[in-house]
Amino acid sequence: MSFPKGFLWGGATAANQFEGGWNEDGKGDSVCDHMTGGSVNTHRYFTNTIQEGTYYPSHEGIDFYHRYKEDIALFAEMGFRVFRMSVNWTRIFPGGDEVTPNQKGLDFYKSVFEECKKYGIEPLVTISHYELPYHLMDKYDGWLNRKCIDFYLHYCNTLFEEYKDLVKYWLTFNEINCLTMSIGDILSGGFKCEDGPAQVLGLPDTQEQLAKRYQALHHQFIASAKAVKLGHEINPEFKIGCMVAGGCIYPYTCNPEDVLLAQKDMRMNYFCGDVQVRGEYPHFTERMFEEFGITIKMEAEDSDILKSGKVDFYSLSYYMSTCSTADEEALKTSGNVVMGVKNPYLKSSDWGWQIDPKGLRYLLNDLYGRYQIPIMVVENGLGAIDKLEADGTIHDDYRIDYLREHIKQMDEAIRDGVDLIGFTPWGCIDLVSASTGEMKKRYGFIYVDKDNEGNGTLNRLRKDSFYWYKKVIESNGNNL
Ligand code: BGP
Repeated sequence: MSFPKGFLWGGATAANQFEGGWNEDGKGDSVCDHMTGGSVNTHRYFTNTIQEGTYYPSHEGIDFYHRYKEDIALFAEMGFRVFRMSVNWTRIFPGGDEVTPNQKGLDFYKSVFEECKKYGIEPLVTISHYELPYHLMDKYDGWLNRKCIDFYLHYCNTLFEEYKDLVKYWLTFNEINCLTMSIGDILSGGFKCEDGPAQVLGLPDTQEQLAKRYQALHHQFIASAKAVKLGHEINPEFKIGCMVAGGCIYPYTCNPEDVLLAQKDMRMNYFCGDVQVRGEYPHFTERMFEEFGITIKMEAEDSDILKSGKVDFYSLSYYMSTCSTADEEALKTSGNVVMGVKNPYLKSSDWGWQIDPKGLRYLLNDLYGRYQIPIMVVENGLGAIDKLEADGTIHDDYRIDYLREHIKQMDEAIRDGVDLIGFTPWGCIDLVSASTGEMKKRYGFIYVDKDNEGNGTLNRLRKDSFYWYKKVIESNGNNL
């Protein structure tokens, strides 16, 4: 295998999906704290007022807030060199617009980072991972409001100053491109909305909705660029990256219509990537906005700001590939607009995500060819239902197979010449699913005893994949 010495092996999490302690020690409520989860209806609902008791399992998460020492010790046992986590904005600034940070929030993350350092684990911190303070949604309309840039920068400045000697790797926004899709409106954009199913409130792509979405995204681009510049001023050693939901999209057939459509759909990787890596909007933007019938408000200084805050590395999540077709009949019979048409050569996960390790090699080569900067795969993995045996073991060979095949393709990509610097599989410890709000969709190497209703001891158990991943890291990817 060709993994370079010092390759960053680890795992990834997000505060709102695993911390719990959602209203402890001065924490304010985040937009995601207003999303219900649960077993009866797997769809998530958004509510303006929180009714106690209806938010399991997400409010309690897996209680990392109180068990972080035990969890980090388990990560260390696997040999993690990096641990991706996010800071909950509302622990630091409960409403988002305060001047003085909440000391207890600052202390918590300091202890977490120190605990990581104790084991030689490098924290990789996502500054914003679906944790926008609810107050910013309620009072300011979230990222639609340009003021949000200043609130975010004040938050970044606080983190950078406070943790400049503890944290080197940062990501400005999780899956920033999800704001180009309706799923991002609430969680990422923080648009004001009425109570109801989140999916419905994610509204169809009306012109008005598209205009809002891209306006909010523009504000996030400016915020990200300013944060990169600020971070480098505070500590020139910082490595600050973008994070994009990576998509590998094939044409369903060799019909040029399908090929063109797939090429267009691949822009999901480039639209935000170009702005954050190259410091300017891509060549296709003008026509795209024209076709949407929208105009975005930009200030005169914005293009310079974007140029002055280019990221140090490109990071992505990768779970599956999809196929695009211009043939509406094919789409109707074997797919849907989000997932595309079913690829007959691939198997799917229990949630219909098409498993495609080679797609990762394809995408890594494609991205590296375009950007020529280091790349990190900061999410990847198999969401599956695990069976806890009577003796406390969990035989998750399907997860091992999934990860093994993806690691093999990362090795191929490195041989192809891609500068891949790290791999943090998603949900290294079981946590709450972002899309369904469920506990039963598990990704972890570590099993957490908790069900969809919030019942369970919260005990941590090592799955078979735990021992396997430990060997992988120990051998720097040679022992798969
Ligand atoms: C990504 C998110 C994560 C995560 C992951 C898996 O989009 O960044 O927060 O949850 O997807 O998705 P899910 O939990 O829906 O299976």
